[in-house]
Amino acid sequence: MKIVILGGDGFCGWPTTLKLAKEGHEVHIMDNLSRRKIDDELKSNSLTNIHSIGVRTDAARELGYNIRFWNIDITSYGYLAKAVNELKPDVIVHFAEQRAAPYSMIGQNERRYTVDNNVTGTHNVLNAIIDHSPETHLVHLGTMGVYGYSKEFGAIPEGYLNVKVNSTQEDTDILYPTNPGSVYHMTKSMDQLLFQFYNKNWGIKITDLHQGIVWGTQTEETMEDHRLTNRFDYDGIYGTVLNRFISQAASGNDLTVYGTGGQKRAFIHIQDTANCVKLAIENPADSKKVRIFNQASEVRSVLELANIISEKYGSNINYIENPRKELAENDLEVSNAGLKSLGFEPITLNESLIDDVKFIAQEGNVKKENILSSPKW
Ligand code: NAD
Ligand code: USQ
Repeated sequence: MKIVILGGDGFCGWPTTLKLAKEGHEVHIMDNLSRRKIDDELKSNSLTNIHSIGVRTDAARELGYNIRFWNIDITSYGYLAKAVNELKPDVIVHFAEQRAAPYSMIGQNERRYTVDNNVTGTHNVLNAIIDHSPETHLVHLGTMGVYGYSKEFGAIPEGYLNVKVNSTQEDTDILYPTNPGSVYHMTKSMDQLLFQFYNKNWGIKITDLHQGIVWGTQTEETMEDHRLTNRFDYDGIYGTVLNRFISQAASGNDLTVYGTGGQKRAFIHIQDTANCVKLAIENPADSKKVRIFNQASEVRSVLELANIISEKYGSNINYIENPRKELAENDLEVSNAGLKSLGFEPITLNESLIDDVKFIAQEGNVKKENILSSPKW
């Protein structure tokens, strides 16, 4: 298949690109390298030494992978539309959004940038498909955060909630009521509405993958050559909780539990991000309805994760006043039946994988001032 990966230079996009290329697909990365620029802006760094996109793609081609890079900002419609018209891809995988909740809550510049970048980008992709490649299957990375994280309506279903309407006593499926906790998560809720309308009106084939928090860094493919190494964020803005705890343990710092650590979240290993996208591509959605899957392997509380890491590596747990407005404690249950029905066999948290990640984290340079860099909201 001919596949476009929007955001293919990023943490999830790069390993997915390699995985799909290894399967023999022709893969075109489109990325404006904004994530690398934000590292400069925040004076932050990937803990791993990541190579430029040119070195990465040259190394991948030496290994026989069919990969090409296009430096395109998807908020610029003309360039995106021209590229989609030229390629007419079978699939577009859309990772290309500003994805850090804390970044989206720093101030008005970051709030507006996140909305402009994410909503315009997604809207442009839908329009490029209508105008130039209507048969393309769009696979988008959404987030569990569109649902919020509660069991108010029972276990979280896959996108649609079955309800009985009081006035008619009829059963119906509605799009799950969104409950975002940051401007970033709100943009993913807005993406959902764009998908519903564009599918209803133009019959675009869409799969929205509501992914949990990704942990780990390397995959089978990124380990094939040091030039293919994936990024590893550990800072208070882009670093996600489990990778932060592992890098904190590796660098002899305390584990930064926000509040009581009673927040439960869904998690997935980076290898499974690539595996699930592959499954969604191989089993395309039809044009009748937006297909929504929950892309998550297991639910854990923040404190449970801190305890696992602390017991394993002897780290101290530091309870910090929570910089975020969120439930101090929540119960959460998530269905992942859709991807499992396509063959997804989740990798769950295991000690040898945590060791692998710690080994990688040990190699890098943790800047202490970046550990507690989250804004308050
Ligand atoms: P990332 O920031 O590492 O990668 C995003 C990539 O998109 C970057 O390379 C960036 O340069 C590019 N990009 C952003 N805006 C762009 C634009 N306008 N034009 C072209 N390229 C652009 O993020 P990630 O962790 O790889 O996340 C990828 C996707 O998966 C995001 O949409 C995110 O919301 C979703 N997701 C991530 C996680 C996680 O834990 N990392 C969890 C759930 C969902
Ligand atoms: N947390 C801590 N200590 C830390 C960092 C975080 O206790 O040092 C807590 C937070 O308060 C929060 C939880 O850990 O309760 C998760 O925070 P996170 O930063 O790991 O994840 P989040 O901000 O939700 O965002 C990440 C990705 C985002 C993705 C989302 C999936 O950055 O792109 O959409 O995970 S989900 O959380 O399922 O919505």
